[in-house]
Amino acid sequence: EYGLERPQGYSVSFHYNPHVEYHHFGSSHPMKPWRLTLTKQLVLSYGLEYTMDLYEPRPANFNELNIFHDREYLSYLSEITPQNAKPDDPQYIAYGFGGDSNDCPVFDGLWNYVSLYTGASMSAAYNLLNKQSDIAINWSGGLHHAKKNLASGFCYVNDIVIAIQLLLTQHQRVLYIDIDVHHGDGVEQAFESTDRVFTLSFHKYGIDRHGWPFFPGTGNIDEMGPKDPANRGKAHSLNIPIDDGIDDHQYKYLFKTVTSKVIEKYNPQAIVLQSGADSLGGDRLGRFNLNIKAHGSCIETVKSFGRPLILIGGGGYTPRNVARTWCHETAVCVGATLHNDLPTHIPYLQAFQGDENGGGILYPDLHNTKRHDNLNTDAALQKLIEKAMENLRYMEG
Ligand code: TV1
Ligand code: CA
Ligand code: ZN
Repeated sequence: EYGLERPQGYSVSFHYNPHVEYHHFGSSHPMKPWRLTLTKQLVLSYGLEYTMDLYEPRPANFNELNIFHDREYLSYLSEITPQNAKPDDPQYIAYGFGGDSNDCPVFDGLWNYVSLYTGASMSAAYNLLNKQSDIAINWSGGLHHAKKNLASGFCYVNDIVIAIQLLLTQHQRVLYIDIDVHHGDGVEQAFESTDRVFTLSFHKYGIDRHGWPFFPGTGNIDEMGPKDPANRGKAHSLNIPIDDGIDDHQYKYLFKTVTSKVIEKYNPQAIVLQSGADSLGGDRLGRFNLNIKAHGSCIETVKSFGRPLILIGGGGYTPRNVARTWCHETAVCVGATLHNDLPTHIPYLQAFQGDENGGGILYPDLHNTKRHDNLNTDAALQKLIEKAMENLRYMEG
């Protein structure tokens, strides 16, 4: 009916607790959990729920979050509310809440929110460990900036680190790949001293015309983890810094060349892929010019290696395009092809009407939103690939 073709033998599970949708960071904050409502509605309207196992995971508990985060930080996080928060309390500032940018506000239900998205990532990890699926999806997770005792960049609890730690109970080597437009610094830092996790992040890197670095300001090509040769984590991080406006062709080539080499060399037993949708063209915070299918081709590339895979969300600040992308990528996982015309019976259809040139369709041309000139030359990208290949030679085989 909707162009659904049956899978090529991959079993896919979808881990989602709808209560996560009802949390609000604040009216002007770019992180909108209701983009997950839109995503779920699109997935359902294309009938993709019949092609996967659906799970409604329980929230993670304190002790589970304590696998990575400090007790003191978690106690604070579990007790803080908009009513009892004291913005000049030294702990409030030290733990990364509020601040000038208000990236990490304290909002109603905050502890419930972090427990729900982390519970879903844990459920995805357990499902792979129990061999219940080949690909486990959690679009509500992917909060890659959180540190063990610090909230950062809209992230309070690092569900990715916790999911990887679960995978490490059975797998010797786990590869983390991050296509969010921001550097996956929290995950990189968490595993900087081990050779059992390799972290690979593609992101915008650079300083703007006002002298501000693009958040979080780390992730240049020469940042490969600890330099100390005695440190097992040495050369087990690879960062791919990209400039504004990269297009589909360039990104696909860069991603495929680098990722294939990393998989070939590191030979991971499981992969976690953070698929932040803020690397799309027209994103409110992003700087790239990618279309949905180019973004999705990264998932296809990773899937083709046939390793157990957790696919998680992340950033994405133009909600209708976040939903389109993650719906498309869900279809990629199950091996389905979707009609460009959106099903007419979907709730929230108006959310997909009347935008740029995407009224009523799944695959609008996002490159033509042309908000960022392409500052990446093919020659510069070729040099970047060469440097990446050189960095990989420092990793012991
Ligand atoms: C409240 C209200 C907070 C409006 C934050 C954009 C806001 C931003 C807001 C914002 C905003 C950032 C910084 C500045 C560091 C600060 C989920 C020197 C319109 C994974 C996190 C980006 C990205 C943080 C998260 C960044 C993710 N950009 N409006 N804040 N200070 N913070 O630059 O990787 O996608 O922008
Ligand atoms: Ca990234
Ligand atoms: Zn991001």
